[in-house]
Amino acid sequence: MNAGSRATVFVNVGDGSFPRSFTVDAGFDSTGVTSVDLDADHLPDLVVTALTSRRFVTLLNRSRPAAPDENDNHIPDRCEQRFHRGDVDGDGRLQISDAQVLFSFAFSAGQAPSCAGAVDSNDDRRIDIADGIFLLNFLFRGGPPPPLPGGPSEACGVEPARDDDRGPLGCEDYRAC
Ligand SMILES: [Ca+2]
Ligand SMILES: [Ca+2]
Ligand SMILES: [Ca+2]
Ligand SMILES: [Ca+2]
Repeated sequence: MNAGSRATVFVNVGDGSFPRSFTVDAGFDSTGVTSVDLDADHLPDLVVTALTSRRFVTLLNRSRPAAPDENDNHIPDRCEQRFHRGDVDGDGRLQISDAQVLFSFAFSAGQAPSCAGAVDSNDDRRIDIADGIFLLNFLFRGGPPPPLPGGPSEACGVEPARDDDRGPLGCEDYRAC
């Protein structure tokens, strides 16, 4: 809300109520307030504008998000199903049976896995035979372990953020976490 040179911001605390507010003096007669994420941190920022004098003031939001989204997929991490990567059959262990199930899925195009993130053993955001080869390499040839959140010997977790534009595969259902 703006009045004269001042803009009053009412703070939504996440339950539909606005119990707090603060006022910012733009230093000029403002004609509008726009909410936009200026610095791409997923927190809305404010721009106070004065169309008549072509002036504006930006207010960057430095509050902490109520629900952290460390993997940057726009879903609060606490709402995501955690899993162990590589545990294709979801029994909480990483064994040759996981590779066998993966190969049967990849070659027969069977039922979609309930936890795609766990099946994507090499974390390239694709499910194919390379994941089975990755598992066999780890189990029998000393290859690298499943990437974060790691296999069953590691803590349960969600898919981490990536630098490229391949989004997370997600995990609908995983009972071993
Ligand atoms: Ca922002
Ligand atoms: Ca998230
Ligand atoms: Ca398993
Ligand atoms: Ca993969």
